[in-house]
Amino acid sequence: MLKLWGRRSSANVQKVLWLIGELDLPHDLIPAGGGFGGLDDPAFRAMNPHGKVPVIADGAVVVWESHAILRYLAATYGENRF
Ligand SMILES: N[C@@H](CCC(=O)N[C@@H](CS)C(=O)NCC(=O)O)C(=O)O
Repeated sequence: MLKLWGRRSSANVQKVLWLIGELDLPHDLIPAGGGFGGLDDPAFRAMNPHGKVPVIADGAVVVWESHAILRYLAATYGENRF
């Protein structure tokens, strides 16, 4: 299942959640950033060396930067709708 690290109070996370909703993709939201912390954990830094949310993992594919994530999700699941 698609995993998304982030917090709902982040606009950059909200845009990813919006597209996940449009695409009706099952996902796990893993709280990270803000008061949740975790961005300096070595395992998180291994996914995103900039230590920012959002980050997604789709199987073995890890993507960070919100607009790169949007483009990945649209290209992979959007069926030319986006
Ligand atoms: N250009 C990045 C910006 C990412 C960014 O600045 N994320 C903020 C939240 S909007 C963040 O991780 N802040 C640290 C935190 O939440 O603790 C993107 O579009 O994903």
